[in-house]
Amino acid sequence: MSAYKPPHIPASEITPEHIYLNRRTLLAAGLAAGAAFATGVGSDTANAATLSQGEALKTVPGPFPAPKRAETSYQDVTHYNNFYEFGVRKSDPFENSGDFQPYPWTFEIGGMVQKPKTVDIETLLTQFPLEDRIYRMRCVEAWSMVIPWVGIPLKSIIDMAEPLGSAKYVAFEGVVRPKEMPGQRGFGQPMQWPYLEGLRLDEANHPLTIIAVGLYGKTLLNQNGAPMRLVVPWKYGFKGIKSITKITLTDKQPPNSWNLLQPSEYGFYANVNPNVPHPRWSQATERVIGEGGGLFGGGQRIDTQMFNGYGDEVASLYAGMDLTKNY
Ligand SMILES: Nc1nc2c(c(=O)[nH]1)N[C@H]1C(S)=C(S)[C@@H](COP(=O)(O)O)O[C@H]1N2
Ligand SMILES: [Mo]
Repeated sequence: MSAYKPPHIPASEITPEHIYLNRRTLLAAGLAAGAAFATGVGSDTANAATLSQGEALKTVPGPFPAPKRAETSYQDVTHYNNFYEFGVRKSDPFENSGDFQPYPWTFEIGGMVQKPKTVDIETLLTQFPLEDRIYRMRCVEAWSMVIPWVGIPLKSIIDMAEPLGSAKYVAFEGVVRPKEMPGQRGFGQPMQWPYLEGLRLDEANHPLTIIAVGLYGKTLLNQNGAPMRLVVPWKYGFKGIKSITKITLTDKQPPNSWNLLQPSEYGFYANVNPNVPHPRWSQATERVIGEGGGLFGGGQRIDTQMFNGYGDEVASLYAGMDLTKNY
């Protein structure tokens, strides 16, 4: 018999309300270091004062209107995921991510920059407004969701390190923690770790591109890429690398995990394009998760839009490029 495992309870639900608010107020004021004191535990247990999964965040309205389609339910957004570090099935990230510890967290920004930095996630959250970014998301597997992200423009984060004029691309690395990530240990691992992604610098600096730190007004759950992941809404979902540890400015096109695995099926650009079929299936339509049918089948199909509906904003980035070759 296996031992009973209690469900994860976010700290926001087990901390007395007045202390919780006090802690958030401190964090909002950029006094995260004082937060341990506010909880009444010693600073030697600073861990107790860090953020936790599913904790409420103070957000501000973002600059883009919400898509016309309804938001996908919180239940579906958190129970139908791709995150191969926890296994290859859609239910694996939810079921197998309980050991992953996203806080405390630091990430590096380096490469072709004036000021390489190691940034603490809690500091990051006090440094920038946390914007509501309700985006259509389209997976290469031809399903889609509408997700109310909470994010920070990637450009704001990149600019902290002052990129050199010679930088042309941005490379991203995910986390390697086989002890906490069952998909990274044992036989039959689906890919090489860390998970890798890349963008052109102008794509990375585009105002639609964000680092998401939450969704539905709360910090990310592990299965969605806690504590920080990339969101590029005009590209297929696989560009949205989760649990980022490293951001590197470079002058060479960076490798990306899906392209390394299967270059004939997954390119560098991965712009949503209904006119360029995946070699094994059409990209002309998509199954809307949560609208009719079950999570894992059936459901309403709608036509997929060029650049996932964000063409007015991003088409100019690709002027003159053959998008059937640069897929
Ligand atoms: N580190 C990492 N990031 C990843 C993946 C992954 O396996 N590992 N899968 C990608 C794919 S294929 C998709 S569709 C999206 C899914 O994000 P969601 O589960 O939050 O909807 O995450 C992307 N980011
Ligand atoms: Mo995907």
